[in-house]
Amino acid sequence: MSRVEGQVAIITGASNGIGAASAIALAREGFQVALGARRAEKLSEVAAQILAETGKRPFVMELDVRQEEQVNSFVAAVIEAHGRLDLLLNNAGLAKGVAHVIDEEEASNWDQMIDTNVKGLLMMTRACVPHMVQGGNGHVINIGSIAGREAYAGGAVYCATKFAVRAITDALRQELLGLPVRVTTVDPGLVNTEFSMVRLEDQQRADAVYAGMTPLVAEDVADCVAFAATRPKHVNIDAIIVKPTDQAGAGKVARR
Ligand code: NDP
Ligand code: 8X3
Repeated sequence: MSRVEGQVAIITGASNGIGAASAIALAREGFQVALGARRAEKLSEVAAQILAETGKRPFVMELDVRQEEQVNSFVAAVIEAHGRLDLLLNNAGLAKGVAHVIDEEEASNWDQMIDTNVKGLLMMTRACVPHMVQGGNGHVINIGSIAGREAYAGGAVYCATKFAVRAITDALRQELLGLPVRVTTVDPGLVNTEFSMVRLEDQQRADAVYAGMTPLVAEDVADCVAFAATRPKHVNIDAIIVKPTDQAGAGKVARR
C-alpha cells in the first residue's frame, strides 16, 4: 500500500493546467482528491478521468478562492464527506496583463491577481490547516513561480503576488514548527497551459511565449508536487524550482 493511501487532498484551480495534472498525479499516488475551481464543467471532466483511472470518485465543488464564504463551505464539505484533510495544494492563480505600473488605467487586474494569488491562498490555508493539526497530519503545497524570485517589467503585480506566496510559505513553516504540518513551495518557470491565454487574451501572443523553445508541461510540475507530497512524514521539501532546460530565468529563454 502506498504511504499516502486514503489520505485526503484539496486541489484549488483543479479545472485545468497544473492543478488538473497535479490532481491526477496525487490520485494515482493514492490520495482521495477534492477538486475546486470556478468552471464546474471542466472539474467534472478531470474528475471523470480520475474515476476511470483509479476507481475513486473525486469530491467536486465549484470554488472561487476570492470568496471567503465559498472557501469555508468548500473545506467544511470536504471534511463532512471524508472526515479528514491531509494536503492542500494552493494552485489557483493567474496573471492578468503585462501593462507597466504607470500605464495601468484601473486597478481591476491588480485586484484580481492579489485577491486570487495571495488572499485566496491565505483564506484556503486558514480554513484547512486546523483540520490537519486536529488530524495529526498535514501538508500545504503552494504553487509559486520563478516570478516570485525575480521581478520583470510588465509583471510588477504578478511578481509581487508570487514574492508574497514565498513569504507566506516561509512564515507559515515557522508558525507551524512543532506541529505535524509540512509546508512546501513549487516554483515553476514557463509551463504551457492556459496561463498565457488568460494573461494576454490573444492566442497568437500566448503562443509566442512558448515559440521556438520547449516549455514545461503541466505534468512536469505535477511530478514535483507528487514527489513533495509522498516523502515520509519527517521530510519537508521546502522548495522546488523547476524550469525548462531552455530557460535560465525570467526572460532568459533560448529560442531556435
Ligand atoms: P491555467 O490558467 O491553466 O490554470 C489556472 C487554474 O486556476 C484554473 O484551473 C482556474 O480555474 C483556476 N483559478 C483561477 N482563478 C480562480 C479562482 N478565483 N478561484 C478558483 N480557481 C481559480 O494556468 P496554470 O495551470 O499554469 O496555473 C496554475 C498556477 O501555476 C498559478 O498559480 C500560476 O500562477 C502558476 N504558475 C504558472 C506558470 C506557467 O508558466 N503556466 C509558471 C509558474 C507558476 P477556473 O478558471 O475554472 O476557476
Ligand atoms: C509564470 C512564469 O515567467 O511567465 O509564473 O512569470 S512567468
